[in-house]
Amino acid sequence: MKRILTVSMVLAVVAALVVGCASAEPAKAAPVKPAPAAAAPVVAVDADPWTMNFDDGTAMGWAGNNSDAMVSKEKAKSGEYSLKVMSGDAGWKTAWNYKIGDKILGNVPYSYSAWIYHEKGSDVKFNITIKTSFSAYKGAVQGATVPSGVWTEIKSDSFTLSSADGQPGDIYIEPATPGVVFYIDDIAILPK
Ligand SMILES: [Ca+2]
Repeated sequence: MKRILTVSMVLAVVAALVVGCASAEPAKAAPVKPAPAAAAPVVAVDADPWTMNFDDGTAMGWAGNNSDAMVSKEKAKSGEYSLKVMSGDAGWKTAWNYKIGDKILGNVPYSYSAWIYHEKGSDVKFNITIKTSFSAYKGAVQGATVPSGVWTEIKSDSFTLSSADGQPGDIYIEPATPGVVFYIDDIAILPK
């Protein structure tokens, strides 16, 4: 009886080994590849494109600052509408959009582009300027020349506002000379 039991146990162990080897086969055949080391690329989190073409017939948050600004059908680079700005003679003579803290983030590079049209009869230089929460004025586009009577793109391929200068607050599009009537269309501020 004891011998029979021993044989049975040996058979059982052999059977277990065979089953164990069989079940271990797939794991050997398809070893799990270790996950690559954390190589997350450095990307701007929550930085979204911000584009405005005024073709919904609204000023899309822009307003005059010592100037009058309104959506207009008189000229358009795209669609039917642009933003018309009649700048005054005061020191400030801009179109502006305020509370841009959720549109433009500090420490993130963006490209800036806007199309401008005027009929001043001579070149006019334009700036795109950002005012920060520390009241610092930073030029995203500085002194871009716009000839008379031609839709012209003013742009910067990359501009980064350092958070050391404060958080983005307002954005201005401003001619360097006063008393200009101009149109803005197709503003594109895109994270790089
Ligand atoms: Ca348009």
